[in-house]
Amino acid sequence: PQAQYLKDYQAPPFLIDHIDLTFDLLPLNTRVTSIMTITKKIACVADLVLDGIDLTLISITVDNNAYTDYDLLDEQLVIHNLPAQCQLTIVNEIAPKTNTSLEGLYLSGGAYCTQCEAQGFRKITYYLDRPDVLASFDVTIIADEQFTHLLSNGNKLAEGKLDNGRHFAKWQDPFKKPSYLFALVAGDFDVLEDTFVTQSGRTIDLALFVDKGNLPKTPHAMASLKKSMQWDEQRFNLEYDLDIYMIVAVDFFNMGAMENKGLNIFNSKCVLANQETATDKDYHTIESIVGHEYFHNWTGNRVTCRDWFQLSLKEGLTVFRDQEFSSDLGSRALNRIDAVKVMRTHQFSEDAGPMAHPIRPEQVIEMNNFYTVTVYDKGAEVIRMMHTLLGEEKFQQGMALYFQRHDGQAVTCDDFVAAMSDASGIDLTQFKRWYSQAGTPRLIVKQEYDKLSGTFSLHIEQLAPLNQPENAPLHIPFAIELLNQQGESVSLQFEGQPLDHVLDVTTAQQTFSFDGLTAKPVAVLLEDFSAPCIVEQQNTATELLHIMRFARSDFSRWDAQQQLFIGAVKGAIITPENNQLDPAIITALRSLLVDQEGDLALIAELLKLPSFDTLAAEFNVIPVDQLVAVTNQFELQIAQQLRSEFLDCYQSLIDDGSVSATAVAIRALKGMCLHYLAKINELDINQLLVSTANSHNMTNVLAALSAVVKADNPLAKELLNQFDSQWRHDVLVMDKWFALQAMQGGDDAISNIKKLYDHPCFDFSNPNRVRALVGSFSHFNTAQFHREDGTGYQLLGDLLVKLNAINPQNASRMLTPFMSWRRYDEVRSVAIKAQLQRLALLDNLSDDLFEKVDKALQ
Ligand code: BAL
Ligand code: ZN
Repeated sequence: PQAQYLKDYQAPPFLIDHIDLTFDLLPLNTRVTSIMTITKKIACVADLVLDGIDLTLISITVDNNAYTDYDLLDEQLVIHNLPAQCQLTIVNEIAPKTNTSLEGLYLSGGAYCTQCEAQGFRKITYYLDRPDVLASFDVTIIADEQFTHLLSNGNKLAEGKLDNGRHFAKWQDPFKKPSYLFALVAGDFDVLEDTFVTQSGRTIDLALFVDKGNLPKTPHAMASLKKSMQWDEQRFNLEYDLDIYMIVAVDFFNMGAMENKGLNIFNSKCVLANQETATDKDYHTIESIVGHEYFHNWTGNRVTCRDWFQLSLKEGLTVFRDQEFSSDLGSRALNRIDAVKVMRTHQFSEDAGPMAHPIRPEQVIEMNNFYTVTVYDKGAEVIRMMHTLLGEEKFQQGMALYFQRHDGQAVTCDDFVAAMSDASGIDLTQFKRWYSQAGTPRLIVKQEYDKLSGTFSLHIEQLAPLNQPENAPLHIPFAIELLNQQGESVSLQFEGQPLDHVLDVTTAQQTFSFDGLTAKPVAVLLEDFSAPCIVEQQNTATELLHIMRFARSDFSRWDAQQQLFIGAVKGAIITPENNQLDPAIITALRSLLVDQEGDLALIAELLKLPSFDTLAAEFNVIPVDQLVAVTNQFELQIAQQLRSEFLDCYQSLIDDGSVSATAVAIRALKGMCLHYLAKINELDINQLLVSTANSHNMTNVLAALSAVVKADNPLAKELLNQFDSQWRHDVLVMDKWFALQAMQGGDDAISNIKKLYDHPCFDFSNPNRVRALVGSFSHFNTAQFHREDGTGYQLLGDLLVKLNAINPQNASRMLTPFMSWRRYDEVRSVAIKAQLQRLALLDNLSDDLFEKVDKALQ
């Protein structure tokens, strides 16, 4: 496989201004007729090189004459000597039924659907399949009448009956777009219809298409769409442009959803919800993904990417926008905590591993491998830092200028930063290094207090990431708060001048001083995670407890709690006899539970130990067994010492079963109580667990089941069996069950998973099922996945061999836990490496797996 390089970008020598597509849909031989208006832009270029994969070419016509001056290569059609302008007609056939890659046109359940981003359109027809070729699309779909809904982008122009039980629909998209935003759906659906009136008074038709019988699970997604449309008008002054907005939910989908112009296609798990089948977390995810795809209409569709190296232009920005949407509508602190967890558990390890890449990668073999937490989530952090540096008002001026300059264009990340800088007058030259440097910067912060002068200083040293030693210093907005001994926020000043709480860290070593202090303050560092950095700091446990109590930022209170636990876990690993949690921590947790001050959902977070990945990041060689043992011990200590407080808290909180923020928070805290209580195997507690597992709210049911499974409580088997018989008819609910099964311990854990491959609901070709069972196992069942005998790794290796042939994109995502193999001890790293080597030897190794396996083994 060949790598592509950002530095080699060249504008396309030909343009396609318009494409008229006709699809005659049949499972094994769909005929695609494509009539393109072609213009040569660079006169000396003789060949039009079109992309095409797995297509059967039927005919080529130029200006209505049969054309034979071409070469058909493996993945390209090279047409020689075309005139400067012409109409090129290509007819080809494809087989949606045998397309298990879920890219291009395929069958999901009984419905035809497409996925074209990044390079799936070339599996539909021959085309300049690159985002900087913008064309207007006319689409005709012909199918059997059983496919009652024939959908594509834009507005429906006509529909009607044909002979032989077939019918057709014609669509026209008035907005020019790249091929990756093309979509087609043909199926028989239930439809939820609604309308939205825009700020300028236009009425938009909204339609949500789902499998028959699923209508009762659609109101939340529709409400989320309407909230998104309203929020984008209010916060970004952006109004929807077409007259119709459609969302289709399908069961077989590689991603969460796709922002095709006017016709979003969603993984059904990101649409369908009611209280009996979906958790509060599912509700939140659906709202944020519906928002994300809607927000792409401006950030991605109206202004798109010049090339795929610029993916973060649309994804980083749109994740930032969806995070702001969730934060404006719900709890800003909890949303920030969620975002930072993603950064610390997934993105930091990607940035430290063999697939480390800047948010704008410079070298790519398989583009699908770059839909990463770095491009998306670190990309959003980079946008957030610009927002912090500019402030909301100037940031919005930058957005307005970006649209004024680039609406209807395919542009670069540089264009975005230029608009931000030009609109605000703020120099972002150094800041732009965030786009080209991989790795997580480390900040070593030393605190100094001079009693005599009342001056407090922060000495900040900025170190390049260990795996990127050449990196130049970045411009880091470093937010702080100083607390006095009473827990009050101190105003920042030096020599009579007030100082901003966001420090501009720009060089390798800097000192920031603050005076007028009568005692050493407690410093809250990197408030709200103002930059995606690792901070090494000196705060003591007492200071962290002070921050946990008093910081103005709820995020920073949680952050201090995480630091406290990380310190405790590290301490217990270094000196195993120190395996008792500091009584001061227990006291702090007790106060949280008893006082119940503030947001109960935040209290639930403050009671939770850091994830395995967060803890693992603290070690050069991950001490798997010790981490599992110490976190288990700490959880048991918390459960035993706070048993009555957990029980009282659980019993005193009344869940009204609604989806209000209050009810959601109550369920979150009650769920956390159950998590700890399940570790105490007592009759009355077990009765509580059983009754909760039998309730009619999926959040509560799952809280009980997950608690018993994680605690290895003897109730687990019986409750899981009961869930299976109750929910077999609903595969999305069964995904929750597969995920719970994957968390079980014991020597039969691996064989149990293998047995589940034969469960009637399991299907290797469905990414949701595979991720629910094996993804949950490899990511969250640390003790079993990392078994020293290597059988956990063998299980994932076997699966990857199989998936490589079925769905390379999904295989590549599932490979991720193997990427950090060098960070484990000798026995484990050798065992993981053997699995990687086994994959490397596969005859049919996909580009997707090749790129990651090759990098991992280098
Ligand atoms: N563009 C792929 C799916 C998403 O990020 O919205
Ligand atoms: Zn996106």
